[in-house]
Amino acid sequence: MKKDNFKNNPICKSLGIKYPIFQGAMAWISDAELAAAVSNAGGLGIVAGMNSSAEQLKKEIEKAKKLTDKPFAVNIMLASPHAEEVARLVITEGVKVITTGAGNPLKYMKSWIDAGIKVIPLVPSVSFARLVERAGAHAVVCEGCEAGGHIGELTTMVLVPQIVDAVSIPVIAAGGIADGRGVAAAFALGAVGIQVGTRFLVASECNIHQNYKDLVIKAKDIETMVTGRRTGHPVRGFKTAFAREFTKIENNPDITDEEIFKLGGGALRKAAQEGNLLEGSFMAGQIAGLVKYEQSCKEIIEEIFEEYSKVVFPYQN
Ligand code: TUI
Repeated sequence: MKKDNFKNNPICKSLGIKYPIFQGAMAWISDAELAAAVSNAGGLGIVAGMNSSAEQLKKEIEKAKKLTDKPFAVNIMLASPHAEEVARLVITEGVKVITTGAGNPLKYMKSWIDAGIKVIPLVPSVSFARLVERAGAHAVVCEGCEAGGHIGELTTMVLVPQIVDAVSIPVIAAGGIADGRGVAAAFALGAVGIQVGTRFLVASECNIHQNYKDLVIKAKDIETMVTGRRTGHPVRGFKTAFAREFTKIENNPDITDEEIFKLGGGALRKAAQEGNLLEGSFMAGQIAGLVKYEQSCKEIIEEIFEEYSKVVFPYQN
């Protein structure tokens, strides 16, 4: 069968990876073990900085270095109270690639670039993509609101081609991609790579509670919803008891923003570690309905790119 070997793919070439796939940085989920498994399988594994302190993140980075000799990245969640200290840590730890999310990375970019780090911010709009390109970004991850977790306004379908036209750095598409058809669609829109979160939730190397994996495996097409619009941090996750309750509280004008934040606090950990279906926030993308079984990261990545080859070269034997 005819296959693309990605040897001339710009993001594979510049990062030294075999397949143009990033694993999404999911808080309480994307640990060293998951990131290393993705990197060992030829993708770009990403350790989630989430709300970790520099001390906690240092341990995770050191673990990832032990588990893989392939390139991996660290994601800096810019809304974290520890963003400043982890922004310094990635330099001293010699991290080679950084992705950012949930905010504006501009104030850190010069120090990262001066340290020789490749900086790949997540951008939810054209203007933001232009801004980070001017500041020296190596590439951008362009995430549509089909994605799980904290989302922007636009869908992947409309966001990717507009950003591709607006910048000259490589664009990685994210949001709503979990198989080879999604890769082909992303490439048709002008992206050179993809970022996948939801499908890696069910990877055998993903250390989340089995209840979380079961929600993904059993999900149908319309089982995610968006909460948190009122706080300015809309988040997509499964329609669980917690999500419905959150919506009720959000719609109540007598409840303050602080009380809403308190309710959200800790809910991600309760989902990922405890599988707590009543109090956990189980973030996932709309593509969950397509994810049907647990596989290793290697199987997931190889299956995605086998299928991609069949989609783009359909009449080969
Ligand atoms: O960041 C994510 N997904 C996340 S972060 C998260 S935990 C969290 N906790 C509290 C507040 C916010 C998040 C759960 N899921 N994805 C990447 C992403 N980045 N999505 C949207 C954005 C984004 C939004 C605004 C990136 C840049 C941006 O710029 C705003 C500005 O400063 O102009």
